Amino acid sequence: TPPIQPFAITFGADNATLEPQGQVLTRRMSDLEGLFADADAWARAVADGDPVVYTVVSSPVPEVPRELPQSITTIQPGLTAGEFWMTKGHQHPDPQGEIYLGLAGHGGLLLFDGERAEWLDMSPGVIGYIPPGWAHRSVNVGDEPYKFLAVYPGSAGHDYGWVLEHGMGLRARRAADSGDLDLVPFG
Ligand code: S6P
Ligand code: ZN
Repeated sequence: TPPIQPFAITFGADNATLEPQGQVLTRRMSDLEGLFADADAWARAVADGDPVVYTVVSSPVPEVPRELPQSITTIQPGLTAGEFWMTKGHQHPDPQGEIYLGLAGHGGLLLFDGERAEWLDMSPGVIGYIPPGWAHRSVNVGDEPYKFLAVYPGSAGHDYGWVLEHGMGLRARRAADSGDLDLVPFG
């Protein structure tokens, strides 16, 4: 493939699209097996329409060494047995930093290094920094779609098995009484 030439990206009016645009990834509930605490509630949601939980729209920059790919993730609002809808979460096999920029809605960036968990509150205009070696998951804690831009090294890669094996340290739940965000130990 020819080298990528300099180009500018224009956000779509609703901040959900990139122009020019590369690949679009759709993650449904069935793609999130083993991630929600309540496996029965997850299975019911899969059987009951298997809703789209999030989409990832990428720029045309490929995930190869020395390039700097970008993508916009849109997580729909939703709850599975009280747990806010979220991304699968991953580690970068080649540990490298990454930045997220909040674009719309209200979310959180959950970070876990295998021992310590951190929560960054994300809203439009907030940049969240993911240091090398921290697994990361995004969560929609609001009532509207949560959107953010991610910029990451093209050689970083994605390890989803690490999160299935180690968890993310914390889970983001909606408190039954107050409706507020409740961060509870992973279980
Ligand atoms: C890539 C970056 C994001 C996520 C996206 C979906 O390094 O962190 O673009 O890929 O938010 O999350 P996940 O965990 O399904 O890849
Ligand atoms: Zn990442």
